[in-house]
Amino acid sequence: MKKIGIIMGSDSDLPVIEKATAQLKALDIPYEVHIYSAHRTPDEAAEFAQDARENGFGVLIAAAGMAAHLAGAIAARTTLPVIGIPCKSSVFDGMDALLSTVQMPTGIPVATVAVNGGANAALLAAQILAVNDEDLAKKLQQKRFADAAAVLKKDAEIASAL
Ligand code: RP5
Repeated sequence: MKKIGIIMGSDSDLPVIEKATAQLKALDIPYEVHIYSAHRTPDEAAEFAQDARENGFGVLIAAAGMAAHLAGAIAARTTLPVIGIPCKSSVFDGMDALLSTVQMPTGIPVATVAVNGGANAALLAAQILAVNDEDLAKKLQQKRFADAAAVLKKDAEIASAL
């Protein structure tokens, strides 16, 4: 199976990344995590993106806050699908990172998930890999059934509690 590459702009983004790695672990998908910044370590970020396909990655996830150029800078250097996670910082409620991540110029797409949306980034990456992987597609369908069952259980509980 292809690996998923996860890059965060700073170790302060770790809580968001942990939401992604929890999903990937549950689905048994191999991944690698790195801290590379579009601004602080631009050469390392570019090199990682440039070599990612050759190094066995199928999808890349890039998480950054503030002037969040990481996902776009990664996407500029690869034709692998890139998923951007805007991270919330102490000001602007993540709106700065959201706009910096989502507003990509035509030709260099970044599939942007919600602010701090680590879990959905991982699930979207898994769904992309599942296009060519029947076993993974089945696992994702089972997860959907389990998630729905959990909601219906809460529905039954709330009905009897009130
Ligand atoms: C971004 O700046 C990082 O992705 C992080 O979300 C934000 C703040 O970084 P630190 O100052 O906490 O390292 O590049």
